[in-house]
Amino acid sequence: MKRRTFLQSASILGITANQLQAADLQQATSEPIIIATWKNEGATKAGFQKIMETGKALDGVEAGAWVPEANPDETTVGYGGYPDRDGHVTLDACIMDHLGNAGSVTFLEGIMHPISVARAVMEKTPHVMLSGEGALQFALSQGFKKMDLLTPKSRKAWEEWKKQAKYEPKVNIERHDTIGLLALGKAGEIAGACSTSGMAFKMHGRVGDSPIIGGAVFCDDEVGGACATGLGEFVMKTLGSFLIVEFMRQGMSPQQACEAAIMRIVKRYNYKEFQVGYLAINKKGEYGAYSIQKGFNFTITKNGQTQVIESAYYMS
Ligand code: SD4
Repeated sequence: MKRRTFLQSASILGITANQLQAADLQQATSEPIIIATWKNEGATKAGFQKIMETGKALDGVEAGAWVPEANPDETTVGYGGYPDRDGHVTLDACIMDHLGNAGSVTFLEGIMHPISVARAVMEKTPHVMLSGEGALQFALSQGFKKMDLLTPKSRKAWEEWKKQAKYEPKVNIERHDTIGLLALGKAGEIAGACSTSGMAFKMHGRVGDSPIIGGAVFCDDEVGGACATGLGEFVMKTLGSFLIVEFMRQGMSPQQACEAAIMRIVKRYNYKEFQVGYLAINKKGEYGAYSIQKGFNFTITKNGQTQVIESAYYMS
């Protein structure tokens, strides 16, 4: 039975959304799979492990994001992330589940795991996004601990940068290591997440695509999910992840959909100057990736095996 028809019959029978969710989750069984932007083996392994424990894709993508968030040597996510040009580490993150629920935080300071604050926004508030001081107050009210996220290493990099104070978010791919994750849980349900400290030495107050539902992450359990990395301004201007999911809905494979979304950017903007990379997965567990420039890769864990795969790209 088609899901819509099932929903209609369910409402006639008086079945609630929660009962439906449980029924839905029990119906399908599939092989869990988790994919992440860039070389993030620690993250996909931890996420996969979590899915094996709880069964849930949402738990998997959250646990995956925790790994770079807690790593002081990872200079683009969470603790140890490079600060903005005024020396503040400001974090963006979002998360989305298979029911279309979504949560995000932006311009959040002093919390190591913004992905879990985003999840708390999704699960415990009537809102989708909290920002800045309000997001911090909410995090503290939920028991998250405040800490200084600027490490000696990231402070040193910022002090070096200040000597010239030149903001150059161009093709410097080494500064694009935001983690985007997509997973299928034991019931075959989709979830996605993204976490970043954003572009290094950005203007104070700058927010990228990473907290934007439909920009950095989008999931639809009828279709699949997509996530993004790279210069967020161009992901935002084309609402890349939403676009990819819609392309897949129209029948494209994850690979074709990622390519079509990159072409949207290439056709309109000066794409030679920056990098954007997309990752997508459909409900069958087929995945694809595509970027503007050479150098984008992604990590996949399935059947307990982890692999880093180089993405195809547009520019030769
Ligand atoms: C941003 N999209 O803040 C993020 C940066 C990124 O890998 O993806 N870095 O624009």
